Amino acid sequence: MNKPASVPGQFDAVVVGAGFSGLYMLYRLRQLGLSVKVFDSAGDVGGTWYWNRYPGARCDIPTTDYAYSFDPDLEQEWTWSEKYATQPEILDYLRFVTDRHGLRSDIEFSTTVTSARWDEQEERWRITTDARKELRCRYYIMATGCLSVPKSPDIDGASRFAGRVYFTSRWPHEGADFTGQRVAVIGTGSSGIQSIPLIARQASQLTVFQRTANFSIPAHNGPASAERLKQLDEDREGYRHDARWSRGGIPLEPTDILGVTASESVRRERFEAAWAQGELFGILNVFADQGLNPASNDIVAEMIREKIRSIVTDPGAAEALSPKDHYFGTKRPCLDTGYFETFNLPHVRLVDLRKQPIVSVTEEGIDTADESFAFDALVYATGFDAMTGPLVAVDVAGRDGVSLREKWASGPSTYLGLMTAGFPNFFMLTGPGSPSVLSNMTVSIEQHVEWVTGCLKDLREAGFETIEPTALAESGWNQHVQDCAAITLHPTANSWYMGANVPGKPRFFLPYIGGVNAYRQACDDVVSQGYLGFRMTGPGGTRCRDGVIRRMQPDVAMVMELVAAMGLPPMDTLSAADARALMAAMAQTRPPGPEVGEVTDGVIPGPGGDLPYRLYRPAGPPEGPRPLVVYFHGGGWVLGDLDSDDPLCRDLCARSGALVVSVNYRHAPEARFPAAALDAFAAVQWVDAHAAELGGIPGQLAVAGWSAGGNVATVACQLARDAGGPYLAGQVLICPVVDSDMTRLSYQENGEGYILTTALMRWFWDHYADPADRGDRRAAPLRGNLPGLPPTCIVAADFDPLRDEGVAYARALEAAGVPVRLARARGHTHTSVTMVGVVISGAPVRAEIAEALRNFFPNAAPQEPPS
Ligand code: N01
Repeated sequence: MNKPASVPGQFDAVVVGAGFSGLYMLYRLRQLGLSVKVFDSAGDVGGTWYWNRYPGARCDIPTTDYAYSFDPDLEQEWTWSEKYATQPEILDYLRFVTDRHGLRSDIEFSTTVTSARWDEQEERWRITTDARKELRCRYYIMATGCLSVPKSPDIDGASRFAGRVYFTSRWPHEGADFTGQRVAVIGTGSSGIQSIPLIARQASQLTVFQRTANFSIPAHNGPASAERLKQLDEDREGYRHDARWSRGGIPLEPTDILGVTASESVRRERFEAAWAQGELFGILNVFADQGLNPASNDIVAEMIREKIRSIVTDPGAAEALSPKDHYFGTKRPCLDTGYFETFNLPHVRLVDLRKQPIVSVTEEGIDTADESFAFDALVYATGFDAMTGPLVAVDVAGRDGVSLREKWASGPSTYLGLMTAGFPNFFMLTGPGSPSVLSNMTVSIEQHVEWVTGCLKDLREAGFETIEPTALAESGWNQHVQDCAAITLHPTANSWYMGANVPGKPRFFLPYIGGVNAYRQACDDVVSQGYLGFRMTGPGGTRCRDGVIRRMQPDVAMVMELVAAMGLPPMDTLSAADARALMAAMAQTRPPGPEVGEVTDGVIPGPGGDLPYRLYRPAGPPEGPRPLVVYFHGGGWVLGDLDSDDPLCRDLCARSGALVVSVNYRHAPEARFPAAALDAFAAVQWVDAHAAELGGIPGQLAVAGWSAGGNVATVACQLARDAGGPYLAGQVLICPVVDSDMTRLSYQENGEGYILTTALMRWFWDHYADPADRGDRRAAPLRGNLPGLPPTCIVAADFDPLRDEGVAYARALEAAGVPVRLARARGHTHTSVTMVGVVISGAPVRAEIAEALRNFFPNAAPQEPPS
């Protein structure tokens, strides 16, 4: 039972919303012994399932998974009748849960919270409702759902229509009878796609107005999957545990099959299996790369389009119904029952608004550019102001009276999707920045509610009364949310995930796409690190451990995990020969890098013998000579060769439009300092002298290098300047070794655990140079004479032990009057920027490098960057 309010109108917590999340929140808050009041505008529990009563409304997550797991007895007592339950059945389920736990007594229905204002003095929220009721609470929790504020119809003349108007999101409780009527449905998202086949059964004429064709697969509804039921019966707790630690909130083994490399038969087999299964996460898991790689995505998309063409008999309609303007999965795909088949019925017509846009709604119906339509009823299935809409619908004002709407004017900002700075003790369930709509909502909701109650319990036990995120933690999380989205195809779509469906809404990827498991881990890590990024206050004082919970780029973190799982021996424990063999073996498994026009191998006469080189010529026009870049590979002067950096050289060549001459140099320990540096300088001299023969523009020459290659590249620059030539237009140094001092902060921070370790760096130095030589400017060019060096681009990666020496070199060059561009590889390691085709988040850094190279050669022809 709930604890009654000790002072009338004063509660420990106020919760807005009595759907899946609000009900469970109430249940847990009661368990903490708190007094709670829940408000909902609806007349009963159910949230989204209360409002969205349109014909055909069902869940699109199998009901075996779309249910609470916190109450094992409840799980035994409730049996779903179908694989995907109807809206009435889900509503019945929520009523059943409500009554089973006696939750109703604390919920005030048909009451809308209109404002919530933080009272600084009292450290309480003042809540006002549309019933003019005022109350106070310590904790204010919005369980308002992600898709609960309908988008208002942004169509001219919408109010003029004289017939009946329906919104799928506000369907009348008494239902709608379309028998014998001429009906229009506007919108072909999930709501339109679910309702259209059922409306078509009644209507005498149905016209569907489609702006964007949508991907949909058959739900194959029926009994719940026997396999899932068996798994649940055998080990319910294990099944739920796997769901909680899965990517989407349903136990599923992510595939590692890549669409781009799979054989035609494997592609077909995997797709047909997913199509036959009829599950969202199945069709999103045909290939591991379909959400990342356009080519892979197109394989799945085309197979779906093929299916549409095989179902819809009119080729024109089939074509119009085939989505082509967004990648599959970047707008929420739908599960349907007979959707495409409906367009074969003689009384159903599709109007493609791309060809025939709506001009206005009229008294009789709809006028498009070409036609006037008359209807008895209009159905708007036009969607929602998703995720942020429900939160800013209430006038929430935090510290200094700043409202949430003001704070989020250019996009939402949250920590973990749960809280936002400046709004103490204000929690959001499934807020922007949480996995929510990309996951099985019920699993995410349970995680949120349990995290919030755990937090309130911890606060109480530690004697704190308020909690609020710091600005640093919050901006770090926002960045992480956007970083996770940026490596996928999602930001390319005009989806509601991006806020693109609501005119004027800032374009911002709203949910967290890193996965339910990764999100749960981040939330747990925040707690285990003493509520990292939260400020807590109480009578005993303030506690704040400030910081950012996820700083590494998500794909870099994935690579690090994969490498760790391989259990490779540390390089610094191997002989040089074994380390080279290991590196060569690793190189076999990576993607080849982009296509270039031509690759030719040759040799350069060096001071200690021939130096092999590989020349990369960009594809396509213009014909004729190009600027030249002499590139030196990484590998600590010991490892690496022309093959090791081949994908990176291809990438540099394709992006910059320059000829890239990758030169091998003598390696240690066979040839120690200064052999590598002298070879590099000799190579630069030779390429300069042979520029025309190589297809280059004489006098348009730059150098580049990664790691130890950056070291020899910049030493070659210094030697060239001292020798009065060759003239170099610029240098690109990617995470270079420029000093032998290993005491900088970045060594302390990143010296272990990020592939290039302090131990490995020591191993490299030991192989390359005697301690007495390590201060020589040809080993430690930071200590050299810097004025007169060419314009420089230096890449410094956050998680690189060499980061700070790179930054120090940039500062020193600047101080010496050299134009410098310091490219910060945020969230990257020493190696990750160079992992072409593996670490997608490295691409913008390489684009910056290419831009720097192009700027060295202002007269060079512009180049189309590779996709
Ligand atoms: O809304 P939507 P929804 N003129 O935004 C079109 C969940 N859900 O209610 O794409 C003409 O997806 C709009 O066109 P466009 C699910 O997560 C789940 O259908 O913007 N057309 C689009 O076709 C889902 O994703 C289930 O070009 C206009 C449609 O209206 C989310 O809710 C069931 C227009 C809106 O589609 C939202 O789905 C239902 C205009 N002015 C919903 N404005 C389950 O299965 C908009 N449109 C559990």
